[in-house]
Amino acid sequence: MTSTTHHTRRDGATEHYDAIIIGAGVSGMYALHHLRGMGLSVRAYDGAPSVGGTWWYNRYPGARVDGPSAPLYGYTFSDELVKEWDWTESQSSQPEVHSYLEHFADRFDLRRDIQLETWVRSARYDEATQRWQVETSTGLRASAQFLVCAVGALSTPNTPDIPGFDAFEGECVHTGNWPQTPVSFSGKRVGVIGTGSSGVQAIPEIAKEADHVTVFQRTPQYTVPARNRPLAPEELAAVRENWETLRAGMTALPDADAALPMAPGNGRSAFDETPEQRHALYEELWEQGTLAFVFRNYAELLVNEEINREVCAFLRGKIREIVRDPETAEKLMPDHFYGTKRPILDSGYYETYNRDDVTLVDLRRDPIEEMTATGVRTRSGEHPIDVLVLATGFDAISGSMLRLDPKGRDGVSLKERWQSRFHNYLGLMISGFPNLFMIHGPGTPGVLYLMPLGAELETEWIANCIRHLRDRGLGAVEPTHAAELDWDREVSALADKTLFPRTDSWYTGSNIPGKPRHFSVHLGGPAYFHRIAEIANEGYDGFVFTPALGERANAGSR
Ligand code: N01
Repeated sequence: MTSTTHHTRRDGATEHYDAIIIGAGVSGMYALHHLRGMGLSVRAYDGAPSVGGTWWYNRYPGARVDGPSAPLYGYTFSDELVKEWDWTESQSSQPEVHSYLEHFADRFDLRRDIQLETWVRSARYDEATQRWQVETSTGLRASAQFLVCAVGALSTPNTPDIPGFDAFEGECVHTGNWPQTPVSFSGKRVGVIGTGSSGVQAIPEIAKEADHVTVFQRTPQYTVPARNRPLAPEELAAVRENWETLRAGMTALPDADAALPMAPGNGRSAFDETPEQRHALYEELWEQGTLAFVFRNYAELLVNEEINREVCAFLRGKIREIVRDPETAEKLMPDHFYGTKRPILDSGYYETYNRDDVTLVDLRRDPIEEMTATGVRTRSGEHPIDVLVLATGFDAISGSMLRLDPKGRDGVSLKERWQSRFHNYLGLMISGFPNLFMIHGPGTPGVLYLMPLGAELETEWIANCIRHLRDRGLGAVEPTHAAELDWDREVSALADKTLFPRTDSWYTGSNIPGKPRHFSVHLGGPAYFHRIAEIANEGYDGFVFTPALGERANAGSR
């Protein structure tokens, strides 16, 4: 890179950086580390009082990862970090993941460039200076050539619009924005709305403490035993010994003829086996628990209706076996294709409904009519409640970008651009928003890949793009709209090979009233990262680079 690096400058009330990062969670902190390492002046802002992003806010009882913590839920770029951090459970709890992220911030001296309790209120591109202007909740103003939005794919809580909500006099908490002070359920009647991953993790824990729990369920869910357990030191040692092979496996390209690039796959086709053999595999995977139920299942699981229906029937059978009251068991029966809503792992979820102090309300037959001062009134009557837990999820993937609502060239707002479709190119940039990069935005594999590793690889692409621009003395880069349309077709074509788009879920945005239905996750997994690297290596096809200010006359644009 040429020596165009600027250091922090201050003029009047405005601070100037090379890059501003919004968010100090898993992605934002890695972006800070990496971009700073290439000599840029960088500042990260986060509204929370601590680093960690989603892992700071989601501190509800039972919150934990669902993939194996070692090696999957951690950064991979530093062998030292892998070797020095001792995960204690196979699926780490929220406090442990948050401690890990704090350790990462300290280990790489990130805190000096992170400003916490500072919410970015507006971000506007100034074409005359080719810089982003940012204003924060603390009254601070800052500018930077590059804006990196690491705002989180699951960080804008979805709060349902229930009539009479403000009339409720009890305590109300959201799993996605859990209070910093402990919430006591002891001796209380607790209502929980929502039965996605957060509700399924929290409900058994809350039931252990509360006087009574009423679960308000809109869509029943399949869940598979998490089988979380302490991690033996030998297991951790094995991960460290085989680290290079494991890391290579995480980014290896799938078989060219795989049904789906990020496919489940035990290497067997369901159609080569008898129904009895298939049933034996489902039983074995159930016993094993964990996300192995998806990833060691048949390759056809997420693409073939017949096989998926068979798996659904198997899981419904498990619900009937576990839940003693047949009426409650019937209310718990899901009817969507397994895996097309985010697969869930649990620790005693269905068993919780065998308790006398837990009631299940089926909102499809008995919808919520209003909140009252003392509880929730459904069509069948009032349910008295002292504490209401909203486990109602997030305005996911595109939601946090829409909440930020940056203003691009000509003052056009992202909300206007994304009114009907979340147009982007490679999931990393948006036309009309020069020098703005997203991590884990729509169009990336984000939520369906390994979040920390995905953040590393997306950041590396961003860093290379910045280097490319600066080495050539250019000032700005953005994709063409034509490239966005092609990318949209590519993402949709992959999704359409699967059963995913056929189910309403937060992947499609259908959990948010009024949001356009758009399945925006790139299902390429590792293939996605090979693809974006190839586009960069072959000269950034689909991008337009603009000469740097003052050099327009003698520099060409691509
Ligand atoms: O959110 P969700 P989540 N009235 O959207 C219901 C990750 N995560 O926070 O399905 C009544 O899945 C909604 O019903 P429906 C993981 O990727 C990971 O649980 O829309 N109900 C649903 O039941 C996960 O998928 C872990 O019909 C309403 C629930 O609320 C993602 O975060 C742990 C409603 C929301 O479920 C989101 O999970 C936790 C309304 N108005 C989270 N609005 C790990 O294990 C919504 N619902 C790593």
